[in-house]
Amino acid sequence: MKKRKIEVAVISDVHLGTYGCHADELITYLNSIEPKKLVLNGDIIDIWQFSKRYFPPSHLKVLKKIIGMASKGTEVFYITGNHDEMLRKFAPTSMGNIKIDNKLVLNLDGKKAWIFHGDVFDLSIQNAKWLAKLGGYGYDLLILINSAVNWVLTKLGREKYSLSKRIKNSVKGAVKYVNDFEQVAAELAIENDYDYVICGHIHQPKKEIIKNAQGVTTYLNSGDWVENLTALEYSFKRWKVYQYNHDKLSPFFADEDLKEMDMNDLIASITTKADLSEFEVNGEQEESLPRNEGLSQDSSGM
Ligand SMILES: [Mn+2]
Repeated sequence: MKKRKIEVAVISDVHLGTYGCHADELITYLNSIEPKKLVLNGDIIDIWQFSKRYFPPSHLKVLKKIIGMASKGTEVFYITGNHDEMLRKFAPTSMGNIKIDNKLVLNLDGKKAWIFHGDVFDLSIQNAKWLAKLGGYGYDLLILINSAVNWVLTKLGREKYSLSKRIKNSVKGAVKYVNDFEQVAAELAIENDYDYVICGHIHQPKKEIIKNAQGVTTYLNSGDWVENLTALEYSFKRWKVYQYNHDKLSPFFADEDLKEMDMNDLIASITTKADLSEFEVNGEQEESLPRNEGLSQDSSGM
């Protein structure tokens, strides 16, 4: 099966661990590509929702697939989002080919791409604007402010600040928010001389050239794997928005063992001392991995 070779693939807002996540479709997509770099731009694992104890085999398989890609040479960047902000404690961290950080700058054919999830704009777009002007320091400060507000809300027994809730509450407000979000991201990118600014968070896939008096940038959003099923792909010096429901996949059919994989397979795949590079996600080796029948999915703590 021929996989599409691409320079960089960006996905975000997968929300593993929630009912809305289209994990099967995402695995099919990931199986169809061979990126040099894979950027996971936030909200990949929905840690907020873990209390619901919903984490089906196909969701584990996504993680396993990503680990498999890393072991075969793909450079994986896990950028933290608000639903996986627990990982911000560890940023920056790197484990082999997997790096965790709050933001990322890539040099692509002489152009600079600025990549971050985008939840820093949640509390106040205007405040975000002047804080983010402080550069990296302002960005980190915004993350701290957002975390502090959510910490207080949780202590008060209230729900965390949620953008999706805000969108449900007010369609008109949401449209304005999305526009402001895109505009502020682009303005900051122009101010800091980034040729591309790449976000997630608002679940609105997009590629748009945005200009102002100071200059020009390309705003990109990778969308989500809840409703839009989209990714960003960089190849041959250009970006495109990949749409699972419209674009052709490389010939590939989702494998049947997808539904049968469980937590034990995933744990085995991470903890086994075997050379990970030999481990094929669709191959026969998978069946020979040790299984611990005594460990059920519920008792594993995920
Ligand atoms: Mn988000």
